[in-house]
Amino acid sequence: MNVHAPALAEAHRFDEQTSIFADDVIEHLSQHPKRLSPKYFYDAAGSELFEQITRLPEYYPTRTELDILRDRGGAISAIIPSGSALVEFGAGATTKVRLLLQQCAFGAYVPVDISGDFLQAQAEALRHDFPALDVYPVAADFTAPFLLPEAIAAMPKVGFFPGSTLGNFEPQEARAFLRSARDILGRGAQMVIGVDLEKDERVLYEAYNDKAGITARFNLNVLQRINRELGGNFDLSAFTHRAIYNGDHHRIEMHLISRKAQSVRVLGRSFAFRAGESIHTENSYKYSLERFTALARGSGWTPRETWTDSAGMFSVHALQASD
Ligand code: AVJ
Repeated sequence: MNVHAPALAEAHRFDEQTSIFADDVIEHLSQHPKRLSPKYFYDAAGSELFEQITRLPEYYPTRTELDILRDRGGAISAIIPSGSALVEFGAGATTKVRLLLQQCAFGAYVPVDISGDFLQAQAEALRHDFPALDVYPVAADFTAPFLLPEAIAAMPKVGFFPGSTLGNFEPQEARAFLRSARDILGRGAQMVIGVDLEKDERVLYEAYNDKAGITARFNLNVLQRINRELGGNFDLSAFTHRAIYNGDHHRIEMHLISRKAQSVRVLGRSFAFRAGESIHTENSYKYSLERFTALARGSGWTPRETWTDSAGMFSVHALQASD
């Protein structure tokens, strides 16, 4: 707990979300090595840059998962009871969920995300395009326990967690998230989850170091956000994007490297950087089918079906809550 938060929030009259952001930034930049949470990539500019990333030739996860959801829609709908409630953890763009909503007869859709306004806008669009579907947006941090809408209490529950966002969690956090999701969804629930797979290191390297430099802008944008929302004075040109594959941990690591010795101020606090010093901004874990199956089994889920693309680049799993 950062003892400065109350004073910081008071001094800067932050809303609750910004005060948590301020707290995390001060705490994480005070650590050695320095780090920042990847959840702070997604302000409006960051969400737009991520949409651009999903359209890059090097970034295969999004289009590969879409192909699997499209090609396997029939098999997925075959295991989902009609009239189920679909609960999406961390609902962003609705491209993927629309594919499921078109192929399966869901009774309700519950998008869960921290960004309330974005959520409401997406919900309105879905209500327009799926008039028979009840949409209940829930503004909440999906990594923490939250209550499902009373209206879906009697419906079978199906969780949806696409895009390999699970890969951002450390292994123990991934287990905790899957357990929490199981508890939130309840007995007999199912989960459809997208998981990026281990593969040739060069393919991974290129997916996070695209030629157009969009991923670099996405990474640097978190410094821009700190400047804008927390009055920081980061000089973005004094930091370099670096994404590497760490084979020991089966993960892509994203870093921002200080190009020189410098000092940066955020909320009246000064942070010194050596030349070459890193801010670790994201891990993106890559799984083997075996390691993901073991993780699911160890988190209260029983793997029911696994679908991959023909090149084995990405996987979609249907899990059943273990009794
Ligand atoms: C949204 C977390 C799945 O890790 O591949 C894309 C985010 N980071 N390019 C990923 C991301 C750099 C993405 N996830």
